[in-house]
Amino acid sequence: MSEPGDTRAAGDPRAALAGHGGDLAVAAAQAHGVQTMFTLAGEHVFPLYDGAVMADPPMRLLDVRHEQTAVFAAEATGRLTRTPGLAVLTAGPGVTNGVTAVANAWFNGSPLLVIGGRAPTERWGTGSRQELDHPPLLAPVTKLATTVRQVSSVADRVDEALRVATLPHRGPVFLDVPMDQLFATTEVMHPTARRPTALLPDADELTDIAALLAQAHRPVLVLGSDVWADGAEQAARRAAQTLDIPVITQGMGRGIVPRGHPRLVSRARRTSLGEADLVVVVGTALDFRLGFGEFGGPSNADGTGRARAKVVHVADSPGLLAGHVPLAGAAAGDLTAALDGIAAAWERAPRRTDWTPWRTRLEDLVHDGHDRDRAALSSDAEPVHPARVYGELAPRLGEDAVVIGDGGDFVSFAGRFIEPARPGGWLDPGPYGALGTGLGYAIAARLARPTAAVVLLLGDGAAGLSLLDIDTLVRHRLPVVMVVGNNGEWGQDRAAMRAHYGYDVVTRLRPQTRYDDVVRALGGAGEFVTRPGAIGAALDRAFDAGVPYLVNVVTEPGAAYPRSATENAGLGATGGGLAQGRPPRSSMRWVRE
Ligand SMILES: Cc1ncc(C[n+]2csc(CCOP(=O)(O)OP(=O)(O)O)c2C)c(N)n1
Ligand SMILES: [Mg+2]
Repeated sequence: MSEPGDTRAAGDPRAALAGHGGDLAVAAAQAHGVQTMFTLAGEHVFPLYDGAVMADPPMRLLDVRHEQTAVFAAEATGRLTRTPGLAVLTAGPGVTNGVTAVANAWFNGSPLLVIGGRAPTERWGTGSRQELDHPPLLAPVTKLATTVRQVSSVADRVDEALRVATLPHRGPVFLDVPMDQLFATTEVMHPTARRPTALLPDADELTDIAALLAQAHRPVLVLGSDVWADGAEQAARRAAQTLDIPVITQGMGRGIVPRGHPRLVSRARRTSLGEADLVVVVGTALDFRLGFGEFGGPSNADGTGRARAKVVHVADSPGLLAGHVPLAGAAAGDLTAALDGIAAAWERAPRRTDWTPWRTRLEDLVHDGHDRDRAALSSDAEPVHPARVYGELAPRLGEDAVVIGDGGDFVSFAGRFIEPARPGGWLDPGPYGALGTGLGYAIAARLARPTAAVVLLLGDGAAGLSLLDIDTLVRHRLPVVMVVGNNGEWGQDRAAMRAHYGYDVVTRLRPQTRYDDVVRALGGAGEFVTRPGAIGAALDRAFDAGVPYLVNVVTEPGAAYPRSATENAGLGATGGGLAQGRPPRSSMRWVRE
């Protein structure tokens, strides 16, 4: 353990740090602002627990029921607090159970440190329990994956790993420490915990982007998760306001332009992106969520249709700039500097096109969309249409609410009907699309936003991947409101499979399963709702309960979220060459329905 008078938590580079590997790792992590260690017990990593308990102040230990939940919780901590999350996993199966969540963090650019236990070096290769060389497994989905060979380098490696994790473009890092080294003691100097310095975008490139904007007739600004991750949400709001430009928000960028704002055109997304002549995408990849960066008219425009929109990509680091579409403009670096720079250059532009007709058109479309939504949101259909759940939920959400989605169509409907009031309050799995984030994300949100309402939306299928971690919510007294859209099916996949083949297999679940009883059995509470008129009061009881509470709403099977058959797999408009539906064959008698 550390000596009296040790100032290790302060990050003083001259202070001495003494202790075992766990003490050193915890001290280095605390210097980066890490407050919680998410974990599931394992002897290989005991010193990390001892380091957390004995630290001053202690590091909170949050023990879960599946390592995947630990890593999802650490990932969500990084996303919500913009301070890296920490998960500690025991050697072998502990680490491999966490791999999906690390991959999810990789796709999201989430600052995350995973420390794995590792079989002892002194017996390596002789058949120790849980002996596996982890870094090669983690390397493809991390910015850094390595083994710390000596206890004397634990603090420096943890410090370095956390710096790498928080350097744009952010992402997960992995260290494992052989058991003999982690239990060994040493004395080292405290690492410096230097913050990475921001890369500034090129001023000329920002001026060029502003010139493209000044000439555009139908521009759209897309704000993605990295705007939030990079702390640029205020600059983004300023830029949107200065330019008075139609905005679509995505992921954790949702809420930067708040619900009800006339420039928020997410509800008229198809027209906005389909008819734009310039799309400026800031802080997110030009991936399947944005039609791979192909906006405006058709790609094979033969002069009869609209031309392709010009595309500008602004990213937090050069490696993130899209290489698969021609870019009319691009800039990389600190997103606050980029957005402020574009707005300033635009104000200086000598002539600017009048966007009023475009703005008005999109605003009208948004209004029409809201009018159409109203009927769905108040639908009296029985079984309940998923939209009705959100008709009841939306007015009950405070400005600071955190809404988490883990599921298929049930969550897609939420994306349409639940519009956050602030950025950083919407958590979906992101482009990796892992089901099972739910309980881990909810645990993290409850800790990160202690006074806010935390609502976890679960498809009944997705629920099965993490439901037992309600036990963790109960043990750690973390009240979360959970709402299950119980349609008795893997609905999104059922609809997609029917579109491909005209039939579906492996997409049915048991109807009306009492997931609320599962919560009761684990020490929480909940109720079963079958009528639309009963949802509101059930939600009120859930918000007032003060314990983990699950509202299990029986929803209409087959009420699929409207999307193209290829959208699920991100195959693009052409279907990626896959057959679109199978020709009927008389021999296929086993086909159901
Ligand atoms: C780990 C993982 N497994 C499988 C999938 C494929 N998948 C995407 S959506 C979905 C259906 C989800 O069903 P449910 O949670 O019940 O929501 P619903 O669509 O029925 O509303 C599946 C299986 C995935 N994205 N992630
Ligand atoms: Mg379902």
